[in-house]
Amino acid sequence: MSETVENAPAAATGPVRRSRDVPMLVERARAGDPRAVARLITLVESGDEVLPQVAAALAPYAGQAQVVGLTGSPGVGKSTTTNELVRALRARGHRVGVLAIDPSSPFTGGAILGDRVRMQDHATDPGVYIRSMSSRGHLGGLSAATPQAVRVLEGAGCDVVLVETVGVGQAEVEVASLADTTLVLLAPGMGDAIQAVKAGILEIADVFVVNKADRDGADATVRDIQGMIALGERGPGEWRPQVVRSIAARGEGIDDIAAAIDKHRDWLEKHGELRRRREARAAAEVEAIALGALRARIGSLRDGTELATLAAKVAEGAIDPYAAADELLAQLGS
Ligand SMILES: Nc1nc2c(ncn2[C@@H]2O[C@H](COP(=O)(O)OP(=O)(O)OP(=O)(O)O)[C@@H](O)[C@H]2O)c(=O)[nH]1
Ligand SMILES: [Mg+2]
Repeated sequence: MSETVENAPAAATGPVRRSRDVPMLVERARAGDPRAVARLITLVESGDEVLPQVAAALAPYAGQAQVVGLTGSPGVGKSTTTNELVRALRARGHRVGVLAIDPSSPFTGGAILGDRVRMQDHATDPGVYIRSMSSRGHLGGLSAATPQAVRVLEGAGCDVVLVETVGVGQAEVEVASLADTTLVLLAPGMGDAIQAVKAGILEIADVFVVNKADRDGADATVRDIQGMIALGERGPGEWRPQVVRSIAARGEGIDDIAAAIDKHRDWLEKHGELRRRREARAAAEVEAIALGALRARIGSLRDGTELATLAAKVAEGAIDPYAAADELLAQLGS
């Protein structure tokens, strides 16, 4: 279970805290009760058995928030930037949700503690929900839990949801690609530009943010990234990733980041890409849930005798493993 930094009052006991009363929780979340929002995200995160009910209750509010992903290497400044973006979005009057995804990596403890410090500016603002989230134990993993948590925040009336993920593995890249707009943060002198290509991050970046521009080498990093973008093949009307600089620790360059996000958003809408991305996101979500369910059922077969019987036949050469797998799948269907 991850720690949470949701801005619920410390004395959040009472009926909401342990409730599984989904209609009540959704009603309260709609009314802006942060404890109900926190509880719903906990249910999502832990893959609770009421999850399908939660999803059904929230379905009507799908697609109401703009989802912005922030990814990048550990320590590059994601939380600091997120904190500053929240400030900028609040100044525009938006309600904002923040999900800091904990990929259960070795960085976990530090990341969450850091998030807590760096995002505490907004801890008492009722227009902001901040939540760290872990996907451990969730049926469909991170890629299934995150969109559900986004739905909770949409249901709670957030206009914008910022999703911070550490860009260290494929799962995080997947999560970032679930956003409408993905920001990839880099810092000078981290060899990040090369890393970015290796990790396949170039493909998912809509906006590159060269943060820590107060450090030496920022110009070179901007040049490297622009060089890589220039190499990419792009048809007419296709989005060309933007490159902006920031010094998040001083709140500098945040307006430029916000402007790049707006520009991308306009492009998404103009080209029908918003809908396409959201449908792709929904497809990934359904697939992850279905695969999770399938895996769970295969797991239960593994415990039983069906798989053991088939395995014995394969081992003695009575049938081949493909035929056995077909038989296994046929049993799942029945
Ligand atoms: N010099 C400098 N330091 C910065 C800047 N932005 C953030 N930092 C510092 O970099 C450190 C890491 O910042 P975070 O915002 O926690 O980075 P993060 O990417 O969220 O880190 P993880 O969540 O642990 O991956 C902190 O000490 C920040 O104060 C910047 O623009 N310039
Ligand atoms: Mg962070």
